[in-house]
Order: sequence, then C-alpha cells, then structure tokens
Amino acid sequence: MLRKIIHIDMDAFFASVEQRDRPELRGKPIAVGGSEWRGVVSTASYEARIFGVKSAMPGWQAKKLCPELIFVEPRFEAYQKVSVQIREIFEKYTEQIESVSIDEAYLDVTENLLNEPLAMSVAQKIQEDVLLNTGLSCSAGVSYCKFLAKVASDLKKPRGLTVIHPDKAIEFIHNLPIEKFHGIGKVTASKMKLLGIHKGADLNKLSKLQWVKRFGKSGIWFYNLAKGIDDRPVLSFHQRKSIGVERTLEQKISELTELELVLEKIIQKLIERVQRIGYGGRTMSLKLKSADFVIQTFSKTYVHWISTPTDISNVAYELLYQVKTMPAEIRLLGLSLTNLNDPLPQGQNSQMRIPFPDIYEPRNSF
Ligand code: DCP
Ligand code: CA
Ligand code: CA
Repeated sequence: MLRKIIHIDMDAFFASVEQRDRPELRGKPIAVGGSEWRGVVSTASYEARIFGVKSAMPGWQAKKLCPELIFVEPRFEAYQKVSVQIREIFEKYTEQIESVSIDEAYLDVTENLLNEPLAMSVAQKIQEDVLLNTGLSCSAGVSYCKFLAKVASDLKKPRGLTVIHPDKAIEFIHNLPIEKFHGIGKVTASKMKLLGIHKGADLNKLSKLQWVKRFGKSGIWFYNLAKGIDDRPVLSFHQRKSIGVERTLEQKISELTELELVLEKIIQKLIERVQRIGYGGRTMSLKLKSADFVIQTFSKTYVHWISTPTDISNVAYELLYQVKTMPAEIRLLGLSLTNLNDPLPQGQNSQMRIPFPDIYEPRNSF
C-alpha cells in the first residue's frame, strides 16, 4: 500500500514570529538578521519578498531593493520555542514525525491518531491547529513520498496546501525543473543542463548505467526520482549526533592572528548551520590536525545549549586559547557541537549563563 506523507513548513518563519510578537511590524517589509551595513538576511517577511529581498542576501543589497526595509535582530530562543511547540502539535496526529530543520517536518500519516483516511484532511487540521496555537501559518504538501511532499509544500506558499496524487505524480515530475529535485544543487544542475537535462522528463534521457557513470551513487537516486521512486522512510527516531565544520588549510600558518581568521570563518559557517538546523549542542570541540597528522581536540560542556552566535563564537575562541602547544604547522582546523537536542530542563532557556569577558587575551602565540 502506498504511504501517505505530509511535509509541513512554516511560512517566512523567523519573520512571522517577529511580526507576531511585535504588532508594529505587521504588514511591513522586514528582514531578520543583517543590517544596512553588514551581515546577511536570514529571512524576509512576504511584504519584503515582493521587492526581491531573500535569505542569504547581504543587508546592504536588501536595503537597496527595498528602502523601507526594517532590520530586526534574530531571537533564536523564540524560534526554538515555536519549533518545540509545533512538534508537540504534530504528535497529536501521528507518532511518525521526522523534524528536518527548525521549521519543517515530515509526518507519515498512513496510519494516524485521528483514523482519518484522507491525508489532505489531516494536513488541513494540522494547519488550523498550528495557526490556533502558535498564531503562525504554515504550508503543507501531501503525497506518497518525501520528495513530492516537500516539493508540494513549497508550491503555494504562504498558507498553501498542495496534494500530489500518485496518479498525477509522473506528469508532475516530468514538468518539474531539475533545480527542484531533492539532491540537485546549483553545481549538479549546471552539470545536468550541459547534458540537456532541464526538467524531470529529461532525467529519463540517460540509462541507469550512464547515470552511475556520470554521477556515481547519486546517479541511481536521480534515475529513480525521475520515475517517482523515493522509498525513504519518515525516520522518527533519527537524530543528528553532531554539527561540525572543518577546514583544511592550504598554506602554512605561523601567526595566531591568521589562525583566528580561519577560526572566524569556521565560526560563521557553524552559526549558519546551527541556525538552519534550529538547535545547538551542549558540548563544543575544537580539533587541530598538524602537518604530521597529530590530532589534538579540546572540548567544553555546558549545562545549556550553545546555540546563539555570541555563545558559539565565545566558546570557540575560549577553546582556541586553551591550546598550550600549537603545532608548528597546522593542516586542519575544525569545530563541532555534540550533545545535541537534549531537551532543556523546564523553565530554563537555552541562553548560557556563563559570563564571558569581551576581549580575550591570547595566552599563547606561536
Ligand atoms: N534561515 C537562515 N538562513 C538561511 C535560510 C533560512 O537563517 N539562508 C532561517 C530563517 C528562516 C528559517 O531558517 O525563517 C526557515 O527557513 P526556510 O527556508 O523554511 O524559509 P522561511 O521559513 O523563512 O520562508 P518560507 O516561507 O519560504 O519557507
Ligand atoms: Ca519555512
Ligand atoms: Ca524550512
């Protein structure tokens, strides 16, 4: 029997939370994160999107496109709170829930707690429930597999509900631009376009063998997607174990200041990833690999999540300055967060309570 899968994704998530909590921002073009002078936009309200403002755009560019744009500081705790809240709502409908980021999840409702045979009705009820209990809207996609449910949830944003019926799936896939396929990023898309593959129907141009030859293991995945085959289960117990960023250094680094520059880049990447995933970890580790492949790691564990940009940055530098004997030549530098997603004790927020000095005095240079 075919499965019934719903993908739920919150609309303009961070921006909607801000507009909900600050009525003076409602109906206005706002950008969360970044500013006119620096940083990038995390997300924009639908009012701002009309002007072309979007995620990952530099603040100055956003302001140029939309001079009325209001920049708002992100409040990750508020977003995490909603993330937990929507998860609790989903639990009223099914036990099979896979949260994939801070604002989205897959739900397998083939069997559901309402005993409702129509997945579309379950999706509708969830949307109403989310709106009623959080004051926020979401979009839903319904189909027989994760890939199509996810594509569907994005089709009629905001407040959309789209069903891709199994009978219509192949026709739908044939007309879908390849950028919309799961696993096809910018690089793969341009590679495929060179082969004359622009939309789903074109994916059938290559044989299975040709796919494997050109794209390796993902080739089989694309070959199957074109035929509407995606058997990935909704993994309700799937849990990410760590969030990590590493950088291999091309050149020999001999100054601490140079190493700090590399660390800064790693920190920014880690912040981006934490924001996308929606939660932090309680332990942070710094890894150093020397040119002769000796690995040193330094870790710190806190009672609370390390999840805000300030905390991530502060702990990372603290770890760096713990290194007493810096190798003469460093090959790789990495940062990772573990002990993820542990629920916090009731009534405690995820902000760390450890005071950090503003400026660190490096204890050691080399
Ligand atoms: N986010 C971020 N940086 C990005 C992309 C997203 O910080 N480059 C954050 C802000 C978003 C949230 O993650 O609000 C969810 O991301 P989505 O891609 O789901 O985008 P939105 O929910 O903002 O908008 P949409 O209505 O298109 O889903
Ligand atoms: Ca979203
Ligand atoms: Ca999302």
